[in-house]
Amino acid sequence: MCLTDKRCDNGWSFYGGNCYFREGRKKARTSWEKAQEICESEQANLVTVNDANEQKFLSGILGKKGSWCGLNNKDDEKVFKWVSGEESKYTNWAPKQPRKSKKARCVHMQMARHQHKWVMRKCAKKARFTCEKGKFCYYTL
Ligand SMILES: [Ca+2]
Repeated sequence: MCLTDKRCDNGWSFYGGNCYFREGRKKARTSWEKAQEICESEQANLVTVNDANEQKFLSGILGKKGSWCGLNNKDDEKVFKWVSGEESKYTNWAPKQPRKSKKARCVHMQMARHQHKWVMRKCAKKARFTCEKGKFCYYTL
């Protein structure tokens, strides 16, 4: 689904031609994989943070809480990929990140008290998450 106007589904927020769903409920915290499955069921992907302005928008909808984003190095520790397939080079790493770890292969945007800066986390860890869909159409890699 490609969006052509500013209409997002109920519960989704519009920004820059895309629609975003932030799963903020504590009970709905889930693994990175499961979060991506939930996004896909909405024809979306875990969010791709393309630039500082989008990060700022996301920080706004996240409020105090953190969230999974679509970045990961699950296939190859040296190669970070966005699950949406986008080739975005923007990053917002916390100090000393991304840390080298065989186990922590998924990227989490931390809570507001850490400026939503990104850290590597075990993909199985449960977290809130944010889905994005829009001008970059959903497709399976
Ligand atoms: Ca994006």
